[in-house]
Amino acid sequence: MKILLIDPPFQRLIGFYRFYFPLGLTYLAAVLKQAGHEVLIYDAEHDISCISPAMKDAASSHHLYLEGLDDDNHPVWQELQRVLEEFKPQAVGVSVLTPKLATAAKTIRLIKKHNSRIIVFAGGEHVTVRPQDIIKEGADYVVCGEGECGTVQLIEQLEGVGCPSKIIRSPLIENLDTLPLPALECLPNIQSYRPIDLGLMMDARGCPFGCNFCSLRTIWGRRVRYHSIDRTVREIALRQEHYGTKYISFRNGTFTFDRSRVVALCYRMLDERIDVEWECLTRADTTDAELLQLMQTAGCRTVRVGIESGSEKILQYMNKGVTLSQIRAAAKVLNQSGLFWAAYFMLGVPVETEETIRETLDLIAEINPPFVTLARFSPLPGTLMYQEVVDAGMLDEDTTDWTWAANQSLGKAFVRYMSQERFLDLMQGAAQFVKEHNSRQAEIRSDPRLK
Ligand code: B12
Repeated sequence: MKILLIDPPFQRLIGFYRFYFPLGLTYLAAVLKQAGHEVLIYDAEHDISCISPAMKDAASSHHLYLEGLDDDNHPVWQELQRVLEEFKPQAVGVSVLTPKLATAAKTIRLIKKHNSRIIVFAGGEHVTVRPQDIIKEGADYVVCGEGECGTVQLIEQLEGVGCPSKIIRSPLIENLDTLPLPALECLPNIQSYRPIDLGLMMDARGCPFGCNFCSLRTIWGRRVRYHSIDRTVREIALRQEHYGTKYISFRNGTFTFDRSRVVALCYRMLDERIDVEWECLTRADTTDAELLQLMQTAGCRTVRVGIESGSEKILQYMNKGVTLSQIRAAAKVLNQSGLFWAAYFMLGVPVETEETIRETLDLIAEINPPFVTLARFSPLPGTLMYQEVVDAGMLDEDTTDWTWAANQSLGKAFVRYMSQERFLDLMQGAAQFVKEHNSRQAEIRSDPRLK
């Protein structure tokens, strides 16, 4: 069958350059190709004329998303039309993240208008939890969860007697090494991606922690499944060989969860003289000086750490499983390690108060990370906090348009103990504080006397 996979636009409508490439769709393309299908990926987010988010004021640009959504003359919608005309797919798979539900829905409407016989199926984070949201918008099928097995099964059924159900629950893959390598070659304009953007990798699936704001478990489950070290090293080498990638971004939930695997991977990269630099995501309670030292020797340059809050009370409320003293200890080790590290914080969980916001800003000043990312909390379907927000009447899940779920949108807040306006004011102040912190840090690092 001729199958088109689409990552609908969102950041592109705002004019933001979306880093990386749709890794999930390249996995789906790989298994579909293996099953004998002809596959093309249309990454509607990809536009090299867009600029880096750091250069624009994110919050004040959010309205452009809503305008682009309504503007049928926006180049992206014309481009979609051209891709459909030229490739003539029999089935189209659309990826749906929560803030992108509206553009996914528009994409589906345009596909059906173009040719109502094209079968449309959807998958991804949002529709795994709320498949009805996209069926309502015209999708014929939804593949929930880790998409590979369910998608191949759906297409097989469509070619045969048909699929008996609109909603397919895709099973988790026990041995990740049975997956073919992501098919980046199905991106027709692969040469227009920067090599650094083609370094996105996931060498494990699943997160064992129970943070109640995070939706990852809904796709990957809590048990961590790893690729073998052989496969990870081979994948890195091939990215380097085929696309000139010299920097790998491991985006597994917690790269350092299995310490002994990280040690083994680092030694293997050193033994095989794999000449790439890399970065990973981690937590304050799964790093130590010795491990960081080895990672650095094996090419690690950046560690991204989810800290979330400077309030002990809020850390407990989030079920983060990390204390402030662990955070302080990890920050000390990271600051001494010489590695660049980025600390991720969020504001606006339902129990946030003026005092807890102050505690977070104080903690940033105290632990002094080289770079800070601050997001506004968004309740994501499938999480306990989402349920709390719905139960408290702060969100009507059947009528909301979900565009607020982008963390640069300052249109909505979910705080119980202050007004929306007051919170959004404080959030803007905090964003300014972080901006100043980051420019101070950048100045320090570029001053050779301070190195
Ligand atoms: C790397 C990353 C990014 C990169 C961009 C990556 C990209 N090309 O889009 C950056 C840093 C730019 C980014 C930005 C954002 N991200 Co992001 N990101 C991630 C991260 C860390 C990895 C994504 C990834 O590559 N996964 C690997 C692949 C294999 O998995 P997958 O994409 O989920 O695909 C599988 C299934 O979902 C399913 N599937 C997916 N699509 C489809 C389609 C069909 C048809 C089918 C059948 C199945 C299917 O099958 C796939 C294979 O098993 C995840 C967290 C995580 N560890 O997963 C967050 C995550 C996906 N991001 C998230 C969000 C919210 C955003 C932003 C909206 C943030 C914002 N600005 O507000 C933006 C939107 C970016 C965009 N595309 O427009 C959320 C989504 C939650 C939700 N419910 O929607 C996540 C889950 C993080 C989180 N816990 O909150 N992100």
